Amino acid sequence: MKQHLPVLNVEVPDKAEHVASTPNPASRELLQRLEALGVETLFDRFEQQKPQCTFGLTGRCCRMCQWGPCRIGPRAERGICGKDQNAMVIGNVMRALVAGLSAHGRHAHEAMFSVLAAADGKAHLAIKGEARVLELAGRFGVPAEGRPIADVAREVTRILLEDLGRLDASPLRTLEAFAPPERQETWRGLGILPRSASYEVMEALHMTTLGGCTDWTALAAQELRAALAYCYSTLFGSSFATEMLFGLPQQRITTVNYGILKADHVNVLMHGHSPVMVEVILEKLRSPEIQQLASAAGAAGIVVGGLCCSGEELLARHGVSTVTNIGGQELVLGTGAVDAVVVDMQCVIPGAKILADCFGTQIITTCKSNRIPGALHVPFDPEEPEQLQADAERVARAAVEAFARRDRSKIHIPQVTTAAQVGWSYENILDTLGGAERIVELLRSGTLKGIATIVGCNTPKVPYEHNHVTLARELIRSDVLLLTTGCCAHALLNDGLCGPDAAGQAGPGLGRLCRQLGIPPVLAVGGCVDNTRTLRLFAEVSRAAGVAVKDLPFMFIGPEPGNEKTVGQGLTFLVHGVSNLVGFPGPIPPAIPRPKPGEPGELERGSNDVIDFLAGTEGVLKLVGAKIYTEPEPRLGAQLVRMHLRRKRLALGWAGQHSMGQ
Ligand code: NFS
Repeated sequence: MKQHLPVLNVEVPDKAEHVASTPNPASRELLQRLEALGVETLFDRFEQQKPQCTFGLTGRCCRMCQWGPCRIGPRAERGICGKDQNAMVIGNVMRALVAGLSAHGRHAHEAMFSVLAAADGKAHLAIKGEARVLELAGRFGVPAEGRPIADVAREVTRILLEDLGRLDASPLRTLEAFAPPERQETWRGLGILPRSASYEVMEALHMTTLGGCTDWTALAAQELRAALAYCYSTLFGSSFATEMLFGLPQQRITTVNYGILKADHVNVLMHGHSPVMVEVILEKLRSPEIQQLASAAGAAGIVVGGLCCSGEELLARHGVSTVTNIGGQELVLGTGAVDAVVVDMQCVIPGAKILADCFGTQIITTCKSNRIPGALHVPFDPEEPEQLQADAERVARAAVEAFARRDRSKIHIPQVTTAAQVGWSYENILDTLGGAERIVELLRSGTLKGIATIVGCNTPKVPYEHNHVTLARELIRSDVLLLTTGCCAHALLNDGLCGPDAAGQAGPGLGRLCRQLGIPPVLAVGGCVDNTRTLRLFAEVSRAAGVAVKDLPFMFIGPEPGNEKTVGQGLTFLVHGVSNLVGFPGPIPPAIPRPKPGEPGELERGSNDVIDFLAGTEGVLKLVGAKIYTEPEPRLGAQLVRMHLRRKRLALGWAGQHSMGQ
């Protein structure tokens, strides 16, 4: 059943619309196959949850104490404690933000302690990213000359760890080292410089507990402060620690999509976010012993495929084929071809285990925080890493052994594969494009109308992957260079937009540039924490242009927002002055006019302070130079992006005679 939500001015799709509109024929084939088999997925469970509660959808339901739940609406203007709508709505959004911050924070913690383990010579982990270690040493003022790289890496990582957990008022060092000076001044003026990731989570929860802060403007300030901690501790920290450990991505061509699975091979999927144990398992799966084990079991070889951000980490550094995202994780199990899924942390939905049980797939959990009943649990702890090599081998063996055991009668692999050009780091994007000055020139001349980051999750509230792909196709046609990560990247990779032949789909300026340089119009820059790469690119282009980030034709696009982690992604770019386009309304009462109760024909403004703050002209736009646009229809969304970029170009005098392609 489609659900019309007048309160949000949207309609959410039913399953038939998901099937009809999803751009990947492989996903459609599997949705239909699972339906025929009577196997439920998230798209069926979404139907069972309808109609969804409009109080929750608009953020007007408070569950922060046990007096509630309280709802704000026509019957009550305040919760039982007296909390008003503004405090409730912003408090809910902030709690989602800090939950996402905590998820990336745990990811960062694991990556950082893994660098320390490597520096201490433990578990045969090596420090392969010397260049990143030295860059960080330079930025932090850590002496490096003549010292062993392990010592420098240890000292740098200790600073990243302090940023994750500092409790006193000293500055967040990564922010000081990497944020544009103009931004640091702005944030200092607003009083939103953070201490550390952990402190800002504590403060956010403290402020929103029963009888805490009820001044919504103070909560809004804490939200921006927490977004800065999210950015400069958990995102930068995870991405940098991983690069120190495993090195930078290298460009290469590979193949992605569901068709990479092979019926006569052992098929192993890597799913989650933290790449440390995953990298070691990959080594084991490629070792002669495990390959031998696979052939002894009757397999023609081993296929490794990637899901979600762990998949994208392996794609970026090793060219390992990716298959799908959070929304497709059940579908890929429905191929009946997957022998094992190795999962670490986050975005592994419980439905995956249900599907795994239907098709006899072995799930192996490797994060000590996350257990799944019935799964094989082989946890990795970077603070006690001695067993890492043996455990990784155990996982690889278990995956191969699953092949021999499995019922292979239900195998159905959609024969869809897509070429992808991958392995984009901050450094090689800059080099390939000819440096920051050259990028400024491309923007100024109108060859590129803008640069946007298009990222984030899936949500059943918009047709699966339709918004990602439609927005991306529209924008490259208008000469907007795109960088992508996360679940969006999977959709765009599978659609071929990150492939070597995608230049033909781009507009005249971007298309010509892509052909000249041999690059696709959409660059897949890694997992969600690697949005740091895009942010660094924006900052570097801003430096070269001598123009603040907030005044440049940049945009953040989250077409299918789903996870709590995505709130911080948008706000990260927002605080830097990059406006957001969001593809489904957040849990905030929208600013749409509505009939006045008891006065037919009259409209009331239907607005509230929080939406005015985020999306109006007086709030964040004045404070940080950016705002949030919301539009669920992707073609209209693309128009909003074009309009926004054009305004920036006009203000800079860069609009010239070039008009935006439609
Ligand atoms: Ni990002 Fe990666 Fe996907 Fe969303 Fe989840 S996988 S960290 S949170 S759902 S993009």
